[in-house]
Amino acid sequence: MLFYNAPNPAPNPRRVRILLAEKGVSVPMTDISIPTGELRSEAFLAVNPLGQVPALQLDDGEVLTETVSICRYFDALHPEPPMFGTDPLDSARICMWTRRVELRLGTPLSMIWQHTHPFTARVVQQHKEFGETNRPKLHEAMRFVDGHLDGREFLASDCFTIADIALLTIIDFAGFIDEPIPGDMPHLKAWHDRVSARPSAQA
Ligand SMILES: N[C@@H](CCC(=O)N[C@@H](CS)C(=O)NCC(=O)O)C(=O)O
Repeated sequence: MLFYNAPNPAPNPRRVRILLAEKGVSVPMTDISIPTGELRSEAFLAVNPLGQVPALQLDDGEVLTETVSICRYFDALHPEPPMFGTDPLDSARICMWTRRVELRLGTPLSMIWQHTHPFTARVVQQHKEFGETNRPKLHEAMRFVDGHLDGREFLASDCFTIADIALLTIIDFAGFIDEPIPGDMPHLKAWHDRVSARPSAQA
């Protein structure tokens, strides 16, 4: 197999790398450069016509995309430690929090990135006023998560899971685009310090 990766700060491929690091698994990887437009190259579009990373090409040529699907595949191949839950309710909670993180934090963050940031101004038509309307949505979602983390070590379960991985990569990408954790969110900040201290966070 071959994992099509992009280096930091790209948050989606990093999620897969963190999951693999937690499991102590390494797979062949190749880096695709986002800034140089390699995602739109003929060679890469032949791998993923959607022009996004991550992508995982299997030995028979089939290509998996969508970060959580790739993570789920690796979790099934290498079940320890489990990242998607250990019983029906645990799995459902992890799925719920992963979706909440992606939709409530990831979506406004992506809109801020696409519509306000100078890096993306070169490649997309920006609607700055729309982009700015997403900042309060991001902060509201961060506050929701902050409240939930009061008294909890991890976001969705009693151990580190894909929900924590999703949140970590989104919070770090938010920091990269000048949207750090606001100072009045101590539980989110403490959780971030804890999970950032895990060796896998270096991935
Ligand atoms: N839904 C996809 C999103 C992947 C994604 O947005 N990847 C970013 C890099 S972190 C990308 O390829 N961006 C370039 C683009 O969308 O044109 C997934 O979950 O894997």
